[in-house]
Amino acid sequence: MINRTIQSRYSAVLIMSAVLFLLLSVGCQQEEANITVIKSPGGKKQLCKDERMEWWRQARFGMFIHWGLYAVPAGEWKGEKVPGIGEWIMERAKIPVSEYEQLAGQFNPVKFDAEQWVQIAKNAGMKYIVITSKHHDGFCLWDTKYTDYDVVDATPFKRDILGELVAECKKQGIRLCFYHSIMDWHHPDAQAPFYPNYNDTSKSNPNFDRYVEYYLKGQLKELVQNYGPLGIMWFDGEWVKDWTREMGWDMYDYCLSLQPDTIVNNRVGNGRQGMRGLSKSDEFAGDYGTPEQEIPATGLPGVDWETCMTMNDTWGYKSYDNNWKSTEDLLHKLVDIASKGGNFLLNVGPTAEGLIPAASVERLAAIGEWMKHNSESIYGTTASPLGEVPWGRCTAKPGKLYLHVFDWPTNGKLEVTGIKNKVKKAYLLADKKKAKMLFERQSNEKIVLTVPSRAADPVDTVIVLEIENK
Ligand code: FHN
Repeated sequence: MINRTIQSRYSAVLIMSAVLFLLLSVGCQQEEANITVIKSPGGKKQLCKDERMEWWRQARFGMFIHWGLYAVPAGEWKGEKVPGIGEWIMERAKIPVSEYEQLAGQFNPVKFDAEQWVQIAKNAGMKYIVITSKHHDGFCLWDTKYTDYDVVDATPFKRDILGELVAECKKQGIRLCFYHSIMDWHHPDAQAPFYPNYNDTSKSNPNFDRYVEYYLKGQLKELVQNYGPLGIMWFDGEWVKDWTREMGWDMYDYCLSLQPDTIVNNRVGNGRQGMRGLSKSDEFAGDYGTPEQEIPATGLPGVDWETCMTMNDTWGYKSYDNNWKSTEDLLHKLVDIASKGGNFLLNVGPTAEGLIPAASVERLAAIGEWMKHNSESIYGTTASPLGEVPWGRCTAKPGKLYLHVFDWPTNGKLEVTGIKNKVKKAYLLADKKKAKMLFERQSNEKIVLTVPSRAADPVDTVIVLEIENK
């Protein structure tokens, strides 16, 4: 019954979309027909996708937070270290729901401080935070009326974590976004009955449609109404057998009907890993691609995309995972992603006490120090027009190229090829007075800059080229 409803609603959306597209195409200056038509009751403002994505394309850098009951075992179960990512311990250690639920009684993050968390993100130069409202284990970080398996009803902490983060993000001007898992190892109408293999993609639950239409959609509506507006609805766990392409499209429209200016990632679709790094925007439901733990070699031309990545090897906290990426590596990844036209969603996994690990805090502070002087070369930039350059990366804005020099030349000369436009000026971004011009000569498509003997920043010194035309 549900599927036929979705099919008929889906065709209604298609017809209405076609009609509205004709009306809207005048309103939105679109180079491509990527207008998102919103099937919203009450005639809420129809927004073009570009209008919704504008803040996101400016932001370029966000914080991912994986936090929940899994921080309590922190990678160990009954005295044994459990391999794999920390938030999957319920599945990896084959923990029965009744046992895993007991962790709620131990979840008391008394050191949680929303102001501190948001300050750490903001000081790092991050513009948005995506936090797990509910991960695959089904535990809810807000006071939901759909279950008592939440931080207010089931833990000694009893505080509304999402509510405190919403207030702090508003205060500090950071967009709050929610990661929400379609897969649910706790709900009897979802994957709980698949125990001990909660992630068994060969299994189906006859009540999954009820889970989607009542519980999943009900909680999403609750999140938007009580904690919105949400910057992004960041879906995950889309690979379960019962989640169909039609459900994905219906959920996409449902989210936009709840909040017409929100953004929905592509994992609302029913694709699997391949879908996440999609190269064509008409293949998936959702507004942008989500390559995970990888940076597409040439970006994803033609679509918006965001690489999500851990700082060590786990999303959720593991007490013994100290395989931290260096600050230099993380900063180079941020620049590399921006140079290919993408966003970087960098993860932290807070402890059961409510603290972001010190190693993460240190790295974010160091990135923030660099961003303090160089964020102009990241925010609102687009992919490099130069292709690969031997000395680093390049990001662009109309009339400007930002040369990110990782390997500073020892001979005092920096050569840049592939520039057709006339270069008007060249100077160090950190040299706000543009006191020292670096420009020497330009012939054909090559320019040669005379640069100081030492790099201003050992990790990435940015040179600005002001060029004629776009
Ligand atoms: O299974 C999840 C995983 O726990 C984590 O949340 C990542 C982050 O994008 N997403 C899924 C794996 O692709």
